Amino acid sequence: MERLLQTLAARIRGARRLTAMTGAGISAASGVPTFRGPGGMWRTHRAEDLATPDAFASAPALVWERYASRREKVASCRPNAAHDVLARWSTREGVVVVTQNVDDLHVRAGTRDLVRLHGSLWELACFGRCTAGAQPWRDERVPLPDAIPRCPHCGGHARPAVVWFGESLDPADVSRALEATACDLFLTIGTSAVVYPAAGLVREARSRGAFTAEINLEETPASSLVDLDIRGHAEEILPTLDALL
Ligand code: BJW
Repeated sequence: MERLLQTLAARIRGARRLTAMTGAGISAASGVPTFRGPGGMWRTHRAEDLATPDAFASAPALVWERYASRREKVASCRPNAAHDVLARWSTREGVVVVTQNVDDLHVRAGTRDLVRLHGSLWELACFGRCTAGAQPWRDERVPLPDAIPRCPHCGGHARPAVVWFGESLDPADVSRALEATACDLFLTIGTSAVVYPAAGLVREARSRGAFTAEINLEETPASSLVDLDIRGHAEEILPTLDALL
C-alpha cells in the first residue's frame, strides 16, 4: 500500500491537469448515505425504479417526502477530510472535480472548478419544464413545507433539480466533464462506476492518455480499467496522499 500511495503521490505532483471524479462514497464519512451496497439508501429498492420522472409523476408527494428527509439529513452533514483535500488541490491551476453527488459538500468545502453532473439537492426546477422554470433556482429551506413546492413561474409542481434515470444531463456539464478527461491524471473516487455517462469518463480519460487511479472500499467495474487501484477510505487515503506531496 505504501508503495502504491508513493506512486500516486508522484503522479499527483507531476500532473499539469488533474481530474477527480467523485461519487457517494466520498461523502459517506460525512454521514450522507450511499445509494448502493450495505447501508445504501436504495438497498431495499432498485435505484433505477425510484429516481425517475415516472416515479415523481405517479407519486409526487411520496417522492417529495423522500427528498425532504434527505435534505434534513444532509443539512446536518459537514464536508470531511476528503472534500477538504480536493478543495485545496482545486486551488492549483488545471485541477477539476467532477462529482455525481447532489449533496453540495464539495461546494461547501470551497472546491473551485467543480462540475455537478447530477444536479443539486438544494435546487428546484419546474417539473413541467415551463420556459422560465426549466432553469433551476436555489431553495435551501429545511424542513421543506409539507405542501409540494410550486414553480414560481407557472404554478405547476416543482421538483428537485437532480438528474433522474432516463433524463439527459445538462449538455454544458457533460461537455465540461468530457473536456476534463483530457488530463494527465484521472482519479475515480468513491463511486460504484455503474451509472452512465459518468462511469464512462475513466475509460475516456485512459483512451486520451491519462494515468488513471481508483480509490474505493470495494472492487468496481472501473477497477480492472485503471492503472492503479487503491482499496481504502477516501477520507483517509486523500489526506495521506496530500501529506506525501
Ligand atoms: C467508499 C466509501 C469511502 C463507500 N471511501 N469509497 C450506457 C450503458 C448502460 C446504461 C446507460 C448508458 N447510458 C445511459 C444509461 C442509462 C442510465 C444508466 O447509467 N443506467 C445504469 C445504472 C444501467 N443513465 C441515465 O439514465 C443518465 N441519463 C442519461 O444518460 O441520459 C441519456 C440516456 C438516457 C437513457 C438511455 C441512454 C441515454 C442519468 C443518470 C442519473 C443518475 N441519477 C442518480 C440520482 C440523482 C438524484 C438523487 O440523488 O436522488 O444519481 S442515481 C444515483 O447513482 C445518483 C448517483 O450520483 C449515481 C451514482 O452512484 P454513486 O455515486 O456511484 O454511489 P453508489 O452508492 O452506487 O456507490 C458508492 C461507492 O462508494 C461504492 O462503490 C462504495 O464501495 C464506495 N464507498 N464508502 C471510498 N469511505
